[in-house]
Amino acid sequence: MKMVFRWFGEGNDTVTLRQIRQIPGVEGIVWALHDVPPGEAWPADSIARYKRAADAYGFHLNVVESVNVHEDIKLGLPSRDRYIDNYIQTIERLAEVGVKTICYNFMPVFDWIRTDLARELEDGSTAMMYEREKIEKMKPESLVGRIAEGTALTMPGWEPDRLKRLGSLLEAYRGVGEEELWRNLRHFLEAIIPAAERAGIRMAMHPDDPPWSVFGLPRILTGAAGIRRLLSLVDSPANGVTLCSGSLGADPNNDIPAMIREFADRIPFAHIRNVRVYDNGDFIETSHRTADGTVDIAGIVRAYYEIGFTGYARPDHGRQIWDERGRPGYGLYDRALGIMYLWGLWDALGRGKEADAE
Ligand code: DNO
Ligand code: MN
Repeated sequence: MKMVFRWFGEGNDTVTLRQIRQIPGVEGIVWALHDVPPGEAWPADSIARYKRAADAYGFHLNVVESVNVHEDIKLGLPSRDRYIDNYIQTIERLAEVGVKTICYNFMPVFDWIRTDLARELEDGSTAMMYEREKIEKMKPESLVGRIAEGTALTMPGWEPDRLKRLGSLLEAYRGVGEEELWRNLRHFLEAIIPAAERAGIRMAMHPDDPPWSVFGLPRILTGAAGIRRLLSLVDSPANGVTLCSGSLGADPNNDIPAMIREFADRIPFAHIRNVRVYDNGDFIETSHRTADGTVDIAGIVRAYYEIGFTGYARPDHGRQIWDERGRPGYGLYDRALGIMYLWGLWDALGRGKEADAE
């Protein structure tokens, strides 16, 4: 298990590389060019700037999260081929600085969705929460007019750019169901996986978060069946999954240790985090500790250990603790605690093995 840490870049993150270097066992940065709009090729000079920043602290840049996929690709519009060409160009440029894995997702319109960025837990820390009923009652169409007027109450994580186009996007997806989305994913993968193979890069699709359909939009990577289908679309080691325990774990029917065993050699990248799922379908992100949430983090680390996992792993989100301010989910302290919990489990498993061998 190679431990990495997401960093949003100089001037775009309250956490510094100097601080990250002091977390035990972190060898690389998970990064992206956040100011390049989806669909455009990433400029080589901006990539090189990141490389210099990481080099100064001895970090590698092997994992990129995310190279976002343009909506026209997900919608299967004729314009997609231009965006796919740009995507391939980005893959090739990233290979030049040594990138090994690219995380991406195929969620229509919205990426991850939460209803509260700072819900207070019993201990006074805050975490991101999803309330099912709030989302179910919300009609995104009714938002369109109010967004134009500037009076809409929007949800965390909704980028202004996409919101401006929300009306036309929702309209465009009206005829696109799950099967159509799968077809468009296949077209995308058939085009990019050969390029990734040539570049020595493994693509790793992130599951849908939450793992069910929201606002009537299709969502396809929600559990084992979807992952199985994704991997069979193009049967190549370069076509893999980012196994995110928090996203998949919001649905208690998902047996994540079983997925790790089944998809073992097709998981270049692991996101490890816990969520507490309530009976009404709400969930809140908790500490990594198994006892604090619904997801069996200890069982997950054991499964990775047992398959001899050599891929990249990161603590995904953390709570805001110890009065830290900054980007919700991406503070320093709780993610660092998460890493130490993961290393504790991992190292304890190793000790057991050594004792067995003696
Ligand atoms: C949620 C997070 C996401 C993820 C992107 C990947 O679990 O990991 O923000 O980074 O959806 O494209
Ligand atoms: Mn994740």
